[in-house]
Amino acid sequence: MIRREFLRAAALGTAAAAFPLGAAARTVAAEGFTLDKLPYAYDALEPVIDAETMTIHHTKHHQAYVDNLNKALAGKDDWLKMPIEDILKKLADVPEAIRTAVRNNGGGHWNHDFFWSLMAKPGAGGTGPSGAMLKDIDASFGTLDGFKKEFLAAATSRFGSGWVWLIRGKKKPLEIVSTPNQDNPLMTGSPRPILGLDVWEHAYYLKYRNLRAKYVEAWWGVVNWPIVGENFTKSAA
Ligand code: MN3
Repeated sequence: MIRREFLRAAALGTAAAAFPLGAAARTVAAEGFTLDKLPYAYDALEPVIDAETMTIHHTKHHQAYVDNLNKALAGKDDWLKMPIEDILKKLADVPEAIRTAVRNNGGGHWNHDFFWSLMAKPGAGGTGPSGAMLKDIDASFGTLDGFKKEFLAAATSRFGSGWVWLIRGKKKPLEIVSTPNQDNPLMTGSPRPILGLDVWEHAYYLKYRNLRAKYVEAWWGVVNWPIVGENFTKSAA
């Protein structure tokens, strides 16, 4: 995510440098948002998440969020040049006529980038949280199992489509929240999530059918804990 936004900013910077006259650079239309490649092959998460689900999820669903976000923001270069995370933090400033489209599709874009980054080939992402994060999990949920149980309950009780998140808490060091549709904690001023799970049916239905709980339980097998640990550290700032 961060790296991608940096590259995007760098690309814009390069474009500006190609036009030494500042005014000329400012007339270059914003390129808009793009769909990045996954950090692994479509079949890398087998058998936990099957290749067909990953392919459709990335090339159809995520691509559609990117396309529709660009469509909604067409001609609004100031917004198109902004990192998606910043847009989601100031949705109230987005023109009302396109606010819902930006919320749904911009949320979809950020959420999926974040989600892809959290996963790795089974066995490659370590066995669980460690250090300060594990300490905070214990302080917040009793044990790692207690955390997973609460996460599962939030995932299965989310009616319809949505996401489950682990974020820095107000009352406890960490808390689990869930959001509908493509909403996320950034939109309500909460800290940047540490972990997030897509519980839309499109994320699991081909393999798990209606058994969302089975998908959630299996998902722990592809979590990239070093990345989650980095998110934990970053969210403290
Ligand atoms: Mn999805």
